[in-house]
Amino acid sequence: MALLNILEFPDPRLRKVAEPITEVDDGIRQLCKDMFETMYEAPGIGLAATQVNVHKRLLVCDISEDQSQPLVFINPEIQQFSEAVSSYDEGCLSVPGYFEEVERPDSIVITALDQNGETFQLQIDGLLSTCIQHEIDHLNGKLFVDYLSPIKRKRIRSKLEKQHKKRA
Ligand code: GNR
Ligand code: NI
Repeated sequence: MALLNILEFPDPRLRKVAEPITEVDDGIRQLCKDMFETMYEAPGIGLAATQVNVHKRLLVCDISEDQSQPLVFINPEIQQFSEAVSSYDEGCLSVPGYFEEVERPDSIVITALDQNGETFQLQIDGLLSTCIQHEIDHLNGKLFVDYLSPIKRKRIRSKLEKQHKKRA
């Protein structure tokens, strides 16, 4: 097991578009384990491979309080979005310390591969739907701050850049 380093905004590597996974092998299963360990330790409710500098279409999440509902989505595709939207106070491990309301479709139908390479389909809503949409955005190089006003985004960017300089 290993804890992975999480990239932080405005790192340009967070803007890469992840590539589909062609074979679900032991390397991918090990990556899932390391991503769960990293996500639980953070702690967070979701993690996209992009955030740990692996540009493959893979995300993990667990919205339970007791680490009892780990879910893996490989090559996820959203098949349907509801017209109804809901708004959540979103945060991101790649934008530490900032939370802002983001509006997204409330419910989605998603297909993906599991850790055995089997296809599955789920209809989800609420926090899990928000989380998965947030993670798929990461796989497409998009961050929740992109939904905010340019002024808010710039303020967050410069504050994080200052923190990064202090750390370096
Ligand atoms: O831990 C996380 N919490 C969260 C809260 C509201 C909406 C989305 C999220 S995802 C985030 C972890 C993360 O950054 N995943 O990419
Ligand atoms: Ni995130």
